[in-house]
Amino acid sequence: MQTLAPVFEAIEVAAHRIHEAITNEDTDYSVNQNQSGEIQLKLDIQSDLIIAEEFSKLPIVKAIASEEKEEEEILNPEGQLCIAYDPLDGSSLIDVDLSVGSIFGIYDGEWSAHKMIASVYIVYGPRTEMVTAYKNNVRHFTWRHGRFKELSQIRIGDKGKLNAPGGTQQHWSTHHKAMIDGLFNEGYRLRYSGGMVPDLHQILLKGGGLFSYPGTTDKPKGKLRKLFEVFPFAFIYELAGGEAIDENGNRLLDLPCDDPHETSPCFFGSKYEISRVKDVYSKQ
Ligand code: FDP
Repeated sequence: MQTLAPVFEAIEVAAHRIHEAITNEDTDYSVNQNQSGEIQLKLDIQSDLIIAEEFSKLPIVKAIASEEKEEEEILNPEGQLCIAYDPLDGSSLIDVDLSVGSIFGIYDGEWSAHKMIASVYIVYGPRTEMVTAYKNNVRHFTWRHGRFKELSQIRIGDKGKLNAPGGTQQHWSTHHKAMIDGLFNEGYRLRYSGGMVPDLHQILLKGGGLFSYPGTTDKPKGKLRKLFEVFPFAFIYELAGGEAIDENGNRLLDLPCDDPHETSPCFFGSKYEISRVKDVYSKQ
């Protein structure tokens, strides 16, 4: 395996360009819908183009798949890596100036969770930050004077204090509601912005907790997409010492993925909170 350094550098360049676009461009909607039926912001499209352009400069990248593209795109048939990305996750929050992110799953040769070798996300908040998971390390960077500067490595605690419950409550199952209420009754505090990247970033950096996006009556398979969102964060949480499972208690990283836009119910957290999820869901 060649080094992934050029890929991380391309992501760094793309992050800088996307940050500039978020700061300087309007938050208008386009006339297009993405694969999940959401109306795309012009910024979604622009961010997608920026990332594709940076990856197309790298011979090591064989194929890309994006939340904003219908099908995978082959960049270099001789290349080795397949990279899935969500260019601007949580973009519906941009007009109210909440944090958003970019997510990257880096796969060795094929679109399978078992082939994931690295994962990266960027948070565009008051500061632009990057977290990379690669070769047993989860590393945290912040943007300083035109480059990412490394801070400390990230380890999640065995038990946290935060609860970030996604999905529309009206459509939750009774057992899911009981599990979420149970954590609040134990003293957990609500921390939920509606952006997957900042919500999961907060739990990682504040010692632990639970982020959930369950299957609901209106979306039985959840909302979050395996290749671009679920697998990359599962990889990061596991490497940081946490766990990431579906509603049957399976590791998310053991799930198959037959379509680039397939979704899965998902739970990310510290060991204690995931054991609470398993306990409640196994009794259904
Ligand atoms: P968004 O639709 O704003 O892009 O998958 C995208 C996502 O945001 C996640 O970032 C977020 O966790 C989730 O959807 C929130 O969705 P709902 O508000 O529809 O529950």
